[in-house]
Amino acid sequence: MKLYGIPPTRAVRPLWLLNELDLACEIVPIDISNGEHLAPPFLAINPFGKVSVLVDGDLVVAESAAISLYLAERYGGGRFIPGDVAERAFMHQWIFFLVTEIEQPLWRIALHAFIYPEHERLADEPPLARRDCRRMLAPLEQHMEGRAFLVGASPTVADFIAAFTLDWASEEDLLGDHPNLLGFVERMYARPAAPPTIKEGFAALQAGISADRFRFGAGHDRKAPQADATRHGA
Ligand SMILES: N[C@@H](CCC(=O)N[C@@H](CS)C(=O)NCC(=O)O)C(=O)O
Repeated sequence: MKLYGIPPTRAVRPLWLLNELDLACEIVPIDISNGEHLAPPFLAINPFGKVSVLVDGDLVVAESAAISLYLAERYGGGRFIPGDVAERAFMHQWIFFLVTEIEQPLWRIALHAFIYPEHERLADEPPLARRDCRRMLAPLEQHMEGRAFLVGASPTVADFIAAFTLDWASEEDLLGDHPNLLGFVERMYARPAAPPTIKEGFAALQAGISADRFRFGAGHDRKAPQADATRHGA
């Protein structure tokens, strides 16, 4: 298997599943800053021109949430996907909620704060997006009162997607008044197989840390990445 994309991109989501399930997979860096995602060799794999994308034999799956679900369904042996149909519906509810209602405003902030060329950025967009994101964080904060996981008593794919997405919200200083969500993110990233946080991913990128160092969990040496300063975002 090959996963194209590395932290701190949305590739963190499928990477988290690869680590939790201890799956063998080559992690292939794609240099977005140099437009590698829009060059013909990558477009031949993922015509969306986005990371991440997974190649598993003849199967090519894009979209980080879809890849995460695929990995759990194909290789999880019942882990991270509820057996009960109602619980599975709630898992999907939260995944769609996270990528459409929480991530989209975060993406709007990024686009209008630093991704679009300066002349295309709209000054009104980041404050509006922050407002929209806050509005959707409120019910999630309420939902997490007294809960360890989004659905049921053990983690599902929704929790890994939530942890990355909320870490992103935290990077935008949107979680300060959301103790349940902050606690959830902290607990999720304390898992032995947790991938780097966004801050750690940026630091690793700058330090030129190779992609295979992002593999934690059973069979992978978590101590190595921790031993260098990047584990704590220095
Ligand atoms: N909905 C997609 C979004 C993927 C996405 O936008 N990835 C970013 C990196 S985090 C990217 O490829 N950016 C390049 C671009 O938008 O041109 C997913 O979750 O996989």
